[in-house]
Amino acid sequence: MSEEALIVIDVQNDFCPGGNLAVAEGDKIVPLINEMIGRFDHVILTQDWHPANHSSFASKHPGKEPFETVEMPYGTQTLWPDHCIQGSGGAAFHPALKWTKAELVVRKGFRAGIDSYSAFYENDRTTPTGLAGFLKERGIGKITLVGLATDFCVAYSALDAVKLGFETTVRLDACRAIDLGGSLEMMLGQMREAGVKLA
Ligand code: VGL
Ligand code: ZN
Repeated sequence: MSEEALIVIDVQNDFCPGGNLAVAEGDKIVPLINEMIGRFDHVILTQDWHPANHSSFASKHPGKEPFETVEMPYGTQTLWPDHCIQGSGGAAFHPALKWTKAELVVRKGFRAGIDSYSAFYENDRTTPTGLAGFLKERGIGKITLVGLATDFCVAYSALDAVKLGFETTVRLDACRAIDLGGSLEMMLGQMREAGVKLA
């Protein structure tokens, strides 16, 4: 029998109201996530963790504004306000998040030249974070994803997870979206089609 884990994606101050890349109601999901953390045998967290000169920051691209795009060697990249800088208060977990039970914290986006939405692969789609190996070695075959943001880091993680063979559920009531130019509808459709259970 395979084990089951809860994966809490990027519940960090910068993605909550008042943060640099605030997701509407990003803080509202914390009580529900805390309750779920209590019920799961295994809990893993991810933490967006960028160096100050990260190439996904619009501030590093003269003439570009946040939410515009640039072409990177690995494809089109959306530009963001500076956020989740390593060691900053914005990169810290929301103060009410009950994170102490977590068995692993996966940091991602720490390579200046590559962004990383997914908890499994960076945006070049080939550089692994190591999470798949961890889950497989630990006998975890079933995962539930919650957190921020539904249409970016949660969706990319879920799509990779099903591709890697994990039985994958996204609890939408414990997620909130950025919803940039229809991204939420698009990513919900992609998840459904790929066999992610949306609950
Ligand atoms: C995220 C944009 C940039 C996310 C992270 O957690 O969804 N989105 N960095
Ligand atoms: Zn980021």
